[in-house]
Amino acid sequence: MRAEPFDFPFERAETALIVIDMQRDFIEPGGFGAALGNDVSRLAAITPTVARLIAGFRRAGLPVIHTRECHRPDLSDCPPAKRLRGAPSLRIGDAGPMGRILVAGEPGAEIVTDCAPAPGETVIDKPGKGAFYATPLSDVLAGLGVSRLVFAGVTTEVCVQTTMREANDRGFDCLLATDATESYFPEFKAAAIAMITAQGGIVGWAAPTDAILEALDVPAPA
Ligand code: C5J
Repeated sequence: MRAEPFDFPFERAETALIVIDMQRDFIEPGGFGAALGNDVSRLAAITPTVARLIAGFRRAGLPVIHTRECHRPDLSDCPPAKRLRGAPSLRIGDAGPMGRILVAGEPGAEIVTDCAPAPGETVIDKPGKGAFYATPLSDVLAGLGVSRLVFAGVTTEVCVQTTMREANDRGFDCLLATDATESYFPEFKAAAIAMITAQGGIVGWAAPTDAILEALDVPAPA
C-alpha cells in the first residue's frame, strides 16, 4: 500500500481497523471537547470519511474495532489527576446536555450515528488515552490473529497517537488514515503525523483513506 514514509506491508488477512473515540462527547456541541473550550466542528467534519473507511473494511470482511473513552458511573476508574486537571466548564462525571460527561452508558459517551458499531463488532471502553491500558484489546487482537492495524478517529495527538504507540510497542505494524483522524488543533495533527512517520516510521505509517480503500480492493457499491 502506498504510504509515508514508504510503502506499508499490507497483508489483507492480517489487518484490522481501530476507530478511536468517535464519540458524541468529543464531536458534538455540549460534550467534553466543547467543555474544554474546543471548536468541535473540525472533528465533526471527518465523520463521513471515517464512515467510508469503516464501510470499506466491512465490505472486505475485515475486523472493525471501536473504542470509547469513558468511565464507570462511580468514577472509580477515573483518577483525580484526570478528573480535576484544568478548568473545563464541565468535568468528567458532571451532568451536561448529553448526560454525564464521559460516563459509560450516557448519550454523550456513545459513538456518533454515522460511525456506529455494526452488530458483532468489538467495542472497547477505555479509561485512559491508550486503548491497551486496562482493557482486553490485546486479547481481542490475539484472538483475531492480526498483526497490522489501521487507525482512524479522534483526537490525532491524544488517544490515536497514544494507542498507536502502545500498539507499536506490542509489535503491530500501524498505519494512520490521515484524513480519517482529526485534532482540535491542526498544528498538533500535522505534528503527530510527522512524529509517527519520522525516522523511518518510528511509530508507523500514514496514508489517505483512498489509498487504504484501493489496497483493500473493495469498490464502493454503485
Ligand atoms: C481526549 C481523545 N482528547 N479521545 N481524548 O481527551 O483524544
